[in-house]
Amino acid sequence: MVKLTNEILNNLLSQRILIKDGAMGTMIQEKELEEADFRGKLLPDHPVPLKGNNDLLTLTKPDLLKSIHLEFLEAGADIIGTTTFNSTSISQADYQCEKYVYDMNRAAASFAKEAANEITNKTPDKPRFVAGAIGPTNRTCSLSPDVNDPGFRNITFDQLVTAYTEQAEGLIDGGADLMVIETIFDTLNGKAAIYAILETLERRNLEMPLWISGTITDASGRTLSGQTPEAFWISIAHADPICVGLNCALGAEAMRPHVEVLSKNANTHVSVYPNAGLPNEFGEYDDSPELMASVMTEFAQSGFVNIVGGCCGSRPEHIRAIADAVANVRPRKIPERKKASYFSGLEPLAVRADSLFVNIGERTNVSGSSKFAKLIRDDKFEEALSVAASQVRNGAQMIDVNMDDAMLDSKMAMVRFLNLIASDPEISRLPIVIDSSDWNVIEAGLKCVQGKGVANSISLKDGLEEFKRRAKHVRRMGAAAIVMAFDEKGQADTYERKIEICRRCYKILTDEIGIPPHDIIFDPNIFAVGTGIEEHDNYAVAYIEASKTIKNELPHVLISGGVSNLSFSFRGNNAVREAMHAVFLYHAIKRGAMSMGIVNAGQLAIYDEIEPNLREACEDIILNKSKDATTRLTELATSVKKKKKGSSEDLMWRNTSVEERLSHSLVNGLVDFIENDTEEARIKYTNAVEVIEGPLMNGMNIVGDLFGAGKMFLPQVVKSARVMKKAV
Ligand code: THG
Repeated sequence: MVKLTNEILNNLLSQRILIKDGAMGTMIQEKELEEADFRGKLLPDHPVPLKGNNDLLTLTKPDLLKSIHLEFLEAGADIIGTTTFNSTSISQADYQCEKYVYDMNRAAASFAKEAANEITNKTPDKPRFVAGAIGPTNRTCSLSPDVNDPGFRNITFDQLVTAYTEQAEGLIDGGADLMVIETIFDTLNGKAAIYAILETLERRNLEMPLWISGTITDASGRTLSGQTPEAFWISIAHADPICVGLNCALGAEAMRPHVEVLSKNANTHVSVYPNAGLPNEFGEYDDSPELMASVMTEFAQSGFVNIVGGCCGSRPEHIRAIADAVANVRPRKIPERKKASYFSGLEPLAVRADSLFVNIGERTNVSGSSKFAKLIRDDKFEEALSVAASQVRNGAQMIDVNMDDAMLDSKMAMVRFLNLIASDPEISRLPIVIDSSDWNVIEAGLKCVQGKGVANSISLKDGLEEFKRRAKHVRRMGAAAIVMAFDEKGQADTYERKIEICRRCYKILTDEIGIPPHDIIFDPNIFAVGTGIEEHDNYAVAYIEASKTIKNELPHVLISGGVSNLSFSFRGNNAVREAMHAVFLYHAIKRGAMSMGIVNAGQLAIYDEIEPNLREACEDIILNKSKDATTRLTELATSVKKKKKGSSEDLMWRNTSVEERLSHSLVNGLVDFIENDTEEARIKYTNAVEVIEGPLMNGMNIVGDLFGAGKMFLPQVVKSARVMKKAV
């Protein structure tokens, strides 16, 4: 039956623009109800005032609400929303009405359904639907209510899920046809609602269309919690909603650019139901039905929308005007979304088949950075944020966070750090990679990110059932997953084992769990080479070759790896380690194998700048080209130390021509001498434009060539750009 609703709705939506009803609140206000009306026979002795608790009228004045539903239906609404926007135990706590929540939702859906059926029966060719309305609650899961404590939250994901589950149960039992999660200003709240509904439907073996609508409340063009409309869509797309849209907010006209972005990016139906303008000084909404209808008509004619209606201040007159105006406009056609892996923080990140290598910052890892570990152990979480920020400034496009340390309460540390990241707009632009070998820590971390992040990692290590359970959970939480080549028998270290495990995982994840292949990131294990143990010599080759096969054979997946693992046996010698990483990445990427990697974004060498002897030794060891490669690199390692900054050796390049010096600074991202050298060039060239178009552009062209050849990476180019800017 409910499956049918999906089909009927999809069918209708392909034929015409559907109409949603207007606001219940404005209509109730006009009735000038008194305290006694709200209390009714049910709550005569309730200890606190109830006037204004509109949702309570579902129990105390159902006939009144039903008559308003009928007015909207008569005006042309195809879909009416239940009067349950605030019907969660969280919002009802304001009125001490938590215990009525289930009944409110059930009653609201039930008389709304009666109203819808009465009108459908009059015109059976035009079926009417009831959307169970689920509001954001009065708390935000990813924002702190306390300016002095940005990591603080007054609601958790789990508390929201509990409240939304109770609400969903009532709405389903009352007979709602679909659910609308609306006015989402914090996407994490929305993700909790999605989670609750999907769990409830699964438990009850039901299917029901989901409709998800966010709100953009100010001129920033972002949600209250800071996401762009596209990042918002990416964060909730896992719900596979029948429709996504925007409502409430600034009034119809101001929504246009945001609706346009959603309409271009969302590969599902799109809705808009704005307020009737901005509230005036009395809190009333002044946009006339004609004005609203004309704006909505323009949206419709621009091909932006599939469902339109009204929010605060919109009355049956508005709905009638809108319905009449769009009646003959063709509905928006759902666009094909460009094939890509989509991630988001506050902003979107799309990784396509032809995308450049994506850098995941590794430093926010207590077992990967002694500096970060010390800050966390000393409880200096806010200072530890600067480690993340510097990864971002160095060009990281995602941030890996790992709190695995026997001395720490890892789960608590993960939650606290992710909550702090959420309140830092520079860092939370990026998608978060939640890294732990403890599933409980990953699970807790997923509950703290509003964007679409990555669970790092899941595998068959703990058995098939556990793997499936975790994969399903990751999906329901709206994240992608790194899947390690690790099974019941152990971690894969040969080409054959890596392929075998990844093939098996792919089949399970795509066929049985329904995870889109774009959301699978395989990690075929980067292990240390040059350990002196012969069995390790082929590790890098096995990784690169396996990555290539996986990418060719298993469509749409991404490949990642922890790059710094490669050089563990040269710990303490950063010059050698950086050279090894640069050589490894050059070959792994050139082979078309690696899409992304966990790296130290601030510490990547440039392939062409590596001293030739060292580069050759690295190449030999990584590509396993000669038996004595390890011995040679070890010998070389004792002589190759990172040139001490400022030493005469480090400053050899200062003895070259001014053109060469400028180029050196640009390629190596050095700012120290750029002003003096640029000035010297300006005097030599007589005017500034010639310096820019001459030596500076030459330097940038070298950067461009190296980048194009996979010998330089985004973090380094970011530095070059900074140097160029300073020179100009
Ligand atoms: N695959 C996946 N996730 C991973 C890894 C992987 N997460 C963790 C790790 N491997 C990747 N991250 C790091 C981070 C740091 C280092 C190595 C891997 C590292 N750190 C220096 C060291 O230990 O010598 C510490 C230097 C310092 O203290 O500053 O090498 O493979 N999916």
